[in-house]
Amino acid sequence: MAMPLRERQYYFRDYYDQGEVLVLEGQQLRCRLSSKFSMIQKYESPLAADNRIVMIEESEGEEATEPANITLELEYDGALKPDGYQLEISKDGKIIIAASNKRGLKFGMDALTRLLSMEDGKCQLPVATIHDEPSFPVRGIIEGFYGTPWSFEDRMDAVHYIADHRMNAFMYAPKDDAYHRELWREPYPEDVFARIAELKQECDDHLVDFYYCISPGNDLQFRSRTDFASLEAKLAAMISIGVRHFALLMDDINYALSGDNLHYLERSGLAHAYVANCVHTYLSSQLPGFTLAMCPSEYWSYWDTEYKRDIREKLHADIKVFWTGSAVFARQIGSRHAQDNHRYYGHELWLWDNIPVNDADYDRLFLDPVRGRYSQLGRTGHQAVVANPMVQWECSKITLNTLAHYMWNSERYMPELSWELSVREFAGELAEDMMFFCRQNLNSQLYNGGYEELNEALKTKDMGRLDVYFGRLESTVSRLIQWDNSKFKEEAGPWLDRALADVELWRAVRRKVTGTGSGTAGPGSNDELRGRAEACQAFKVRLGSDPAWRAAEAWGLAVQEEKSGYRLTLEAEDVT
Ligand code: LOG
Repeated sequence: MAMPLRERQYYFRDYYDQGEVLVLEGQQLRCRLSSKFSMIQKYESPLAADNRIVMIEESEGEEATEPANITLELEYDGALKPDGYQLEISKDGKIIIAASNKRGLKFGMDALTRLLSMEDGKCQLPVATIHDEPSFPVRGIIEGFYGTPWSFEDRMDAVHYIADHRMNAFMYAPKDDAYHRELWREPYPEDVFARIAELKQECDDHLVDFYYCISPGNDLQFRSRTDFASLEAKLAAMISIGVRHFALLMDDINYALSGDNLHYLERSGLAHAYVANCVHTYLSSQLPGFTLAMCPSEYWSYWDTEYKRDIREKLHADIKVFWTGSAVFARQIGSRHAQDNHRYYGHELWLWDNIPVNDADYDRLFLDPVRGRYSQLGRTGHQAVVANPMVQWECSKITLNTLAHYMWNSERYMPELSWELSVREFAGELAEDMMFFCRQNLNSQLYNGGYEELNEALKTKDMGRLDVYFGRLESTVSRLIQWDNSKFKEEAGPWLDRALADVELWRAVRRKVTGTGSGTAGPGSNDELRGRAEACQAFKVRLGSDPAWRAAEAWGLAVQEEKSGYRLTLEAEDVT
């Protein structure tokens, strides 16, 4: 199906067409390629990943088995921002993609793929001009959460996902990779290192920048030459496989200096600037071009501090500084906090956005869009936005897609619309079910609205509406369980099963309050209710909307004891 006009206008920064359509014979876009982009490189894979588009080199000309049905010209345009592109599809059957780097060409090609549709065995393209460029030069994912790190398969998929969603950076920083943090001095075991090398290669093949991040802050001895040698050896190994982008992470460590560190460097801000500068000097001695970012220990506050001043004054000007916004989980990152902190840190800021990470809420899935980020963050010294996702990679895609929209065009970002598009891309025909499920799993760090229909029904103790709600939950989840995305089912399985347990608990609550059973045995009994409640409690996970327990609470059958724990109050009732 052709991409609807409304989506084209949202997805591309500037999109112009007059409603005309170019119709081409054949089921493929067969492009007669002419590249003026570079004298040495022709258009290469993976740039044409879609098999509906084929390239016919100029030399093959008309002798090719099937002739070309369109001309595709690639051009270099230095006025375009890195990763930006200009795409022109003209009436006379010519397409021009201009960009200032290879990634821009790729994104231009991806745009063409999105616009291409098939009708009656013919290719259709809108006659259109697109001018598209990103709000932030660096856009991506930082695997920076606590808990089981992603598998290498997940990471490979993440690299493809990044490339397909106009992002460009994968940052390797799993807190529980011992060699990244606890054992930072140790080299990687050979087999793990080989996988990292493969991952880096995959990044190269998909035009994604691979960042290696290291966290030596817990026990680094700042005066120790051996410690610096270990750190350099670790970086050297990465350099040997072509890594050029690095980050030094000093988050979540005990950063008060003691012993010799204190004697040597006096304050932790000075110490962290010192080690980052040493790394910068080392990288300069090894590489003609590289990127270095650092995450300070004070990465989330919105006020100025002595520590920030030391970073501001002593950190090498080229080093980028991460922060997470005005809180670890920032509900809002507004212009004021953004501007202030750009001043306080005095360096280019990189937003480490703790969305949709769930390492502080292991029992929850977060499936809603990013909200509350300043639309012009790029104008306040922010050059990067990277998202820290959930332990569950596949499930993270829903929020990440919305973040990718924000990263590309923060000025136009609309959370609800992005959410809708993201869910549709993720679940296809099951989009409606998936959206309902997502709405039960909102990010409690960002948003407490809950599910409105449920809230209303609970407030008015409306059994009919609750029946409808739980009926929908049951049928939705049953369909999602049948879905052939096995990765989603593996990750979200506990939450899907938990939803069914919630439905059963609701039914027990309902039978109890309508008195369709009595005594201690059989339907409607206290035993039934206890059984269903225990079944829910046996799960380590829960839906954010917590529907069944809240229903039990509404009828006085349960009380909430803590954030996620409810207890039945049957004993008291039995007595009366
Ligand atoms: C950690 C991060 C963790 C996140 C959410 C940063 C810079 N560091 O409070 O690894 O995933 O919170 O729990 C963090 O955010 N610190």
